[in-house]
Amino acid sequence: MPKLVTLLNGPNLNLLGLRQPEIYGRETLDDVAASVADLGEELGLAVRAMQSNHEGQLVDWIHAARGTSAAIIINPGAYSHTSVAILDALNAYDGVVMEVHISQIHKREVFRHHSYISHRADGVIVGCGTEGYLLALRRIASLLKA
Ligand code: CA2
Repeated sequence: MPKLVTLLNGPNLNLLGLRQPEIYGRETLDDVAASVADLGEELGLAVRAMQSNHEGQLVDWIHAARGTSAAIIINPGAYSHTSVAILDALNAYDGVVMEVHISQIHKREVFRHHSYISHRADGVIVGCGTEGYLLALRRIASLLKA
């Protein structure tokens, strides 16, 4: 049985590829989920992708990943900069956590420079576009192998 990786995307990321391509690129969230799943197959990992605009839903999915998923890739969107609830949920999760930001948040407004989620993340990938999700999965594969 391949190990499971939960891929979580937060608020507004359902608009990926449809608006602001100069910041977030032209790939849709479905494109991203498909390419992460394809890479997962190559790496022997099963990927379950979910997106929500609601903080509590993301918390519930993190709880559900406890004991079922070996790793979580999360782009919490704007909740990165506000959500102690998502940080607390991740602190109660034992697997690998990779945080992804499509844009280079440190080149943007100051309020985007701090992420609560980075206090827990085992790795953070910032400003690599949607390729960041693939880099995160490769990192998870090597951590799970080690
Ligand atoms: O760079 C990232 O991935 C962010 O997590 C994206 C969030 C933003 O609040 C963070 O500061 C950085 C915003 C996601 C909004 O996604 C959209 C995608 C396309 C069109 C409009 C919004």
